[in-house]
Amino acid sequence: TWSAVPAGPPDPILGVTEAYKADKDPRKINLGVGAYRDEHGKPYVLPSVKEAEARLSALKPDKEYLPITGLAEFTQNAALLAYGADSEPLKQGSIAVAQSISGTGALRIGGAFLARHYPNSKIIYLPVPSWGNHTPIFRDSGLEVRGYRYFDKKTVGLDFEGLKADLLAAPEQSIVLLHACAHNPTGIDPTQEQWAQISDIVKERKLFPFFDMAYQGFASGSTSRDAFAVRHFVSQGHPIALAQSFAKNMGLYGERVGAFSLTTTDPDEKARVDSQLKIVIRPTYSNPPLHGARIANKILGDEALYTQWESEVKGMANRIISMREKLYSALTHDLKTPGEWGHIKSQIGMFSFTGLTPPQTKALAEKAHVYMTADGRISMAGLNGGNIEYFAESVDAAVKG
Ligand code: PLP
Ligand code: TYF
Repeated sequence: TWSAVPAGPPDPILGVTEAYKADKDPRKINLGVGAYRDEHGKPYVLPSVKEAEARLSALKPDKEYLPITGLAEFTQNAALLAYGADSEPLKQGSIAVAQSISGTGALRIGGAFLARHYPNSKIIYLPVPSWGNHTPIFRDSGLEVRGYRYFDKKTVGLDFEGLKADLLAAPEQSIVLLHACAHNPTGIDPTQEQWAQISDIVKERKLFPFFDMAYQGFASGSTSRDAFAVRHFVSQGHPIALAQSFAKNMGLYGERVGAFSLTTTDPDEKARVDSQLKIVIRPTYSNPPLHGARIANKILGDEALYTQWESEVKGMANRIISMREKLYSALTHDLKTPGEWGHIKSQIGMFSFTGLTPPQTKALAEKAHVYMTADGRISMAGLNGGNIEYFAESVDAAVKG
C-alpha cells in the first residue's frame, strides 16, 4: 500500500540531536535544539513550576475535558502577560484568546483561521531566515509563503534597509510574520526605534502583523521589555495576531502550553471570532491538554509565584548572557581566532548565529564531536563552565582549518 511513499527529510534541527546521541565521545556537545540547559548541561525544571505542581496535586483536581478554547483563567492570564495591563483591547474585553498546543499549535490555529477568515489576502511574509517550521506550518494552513529580507551576512546584523524595502513592496493587506523578540535563528532583533518604523510601514501598506512570541523573558530577562514590539503595535492601533509559547520561559516544553490571540474591535466581534476559533480547533484536536495550562495558570495567577518565576527567567537569560561574554572573550582575547566575533555578545535570546560555514560545522561535528545546525546556529544554553573552553578551542581549530 505504501510502496510509493517517498522517504522525507528529517527535521533539520531535531536531526542534530539524533547525531549527537549516536556519538559516543565523552567530549561531545549538543548545541542544536533550543532547549535550556543548566550549568551542568542538564534539563532544568523551574522551582516555580515544581511549586505550582505541588500545590496542584494537593488539590487533587479532576481530569475532565477543558472547553475547546482551553482554561479560561489561563488564557486571560496569558493575554495579560503579553499585552500588559494598560492594553486598550484587553481593558475593553476585545481580545479573542484560545489555549493552544504550545507555540506551534498557536501558529497553526492562527494560520488556519487567517486562511479561512482573513478577507484581504492569502499571502504571508516570513523573515529570511526564519524558524524552519514556519514555512510548513503556514503552507499546510493554506497560505502562500513569501520572504522578506532580514539577515545581512556582511554585517552579521539586521538588513534593515532590505526589510523596509521588501515590506514596502509587499502587496497591500498581506500578512507579515514578526518574531516578537529573540529572533530564531539569528538572535538579532530590531531596536525599539526600528520597531516603530516597521509599525509605520505596516500601517502604510495595511499589512496584517502576526507576532510569534516564543521567548518572552528570554531575550532581555524582562517579560515586559520583551513584549515591547507587541505592545507598541497594539498601542498604535494595529489589529494583531499573536502566538505565545510557554515552552522556553516556563521550561514547559513537553507539556505543550501556549495561546493564540487576535485583537478585535469590540466584544461582539470578539464573540464571533471566538466562535470561529472553536470551529477551527474542534475538528483538529477537540480541546487542549490540562496539566501544563494549570501549572502556567498557577504561576501567572499567584503574586509570589509570579515574582519567583520572573527571577528564574532572568536567571536563565543571565546565564546565557554570561556564556556569550565568555565565548567572545575566549575567541577574541585568548585564542585570537581570525574574524570578528562581536555579534556573539550583541545577539540575544537562546541562539547565536555564529557565521560558521557548513564545512566548518561539519568539521566541528566530525572532528570535535560538537553538534549544531548547518546554518551555524548554536543554542547558547548548551554551553557551560565545563565545556565552553573546549568549544572555543574547537571553533578556533575549525576556523583556522
Ligand atoms: N516559534 C519559534 C520562533 C520557535 O523558536 C519555537 C520553538 O521553540 C516555536 C515557535 C514553537 O515551539 P513550541 O511549539 O515548542 O512552543
Ligand atoms: O529552534 C529550535 O531549536 C526550537 C525547538 O521541530 C524546536 O524552536 C526545533 C525544531 C522543532 C521543534 C522545536
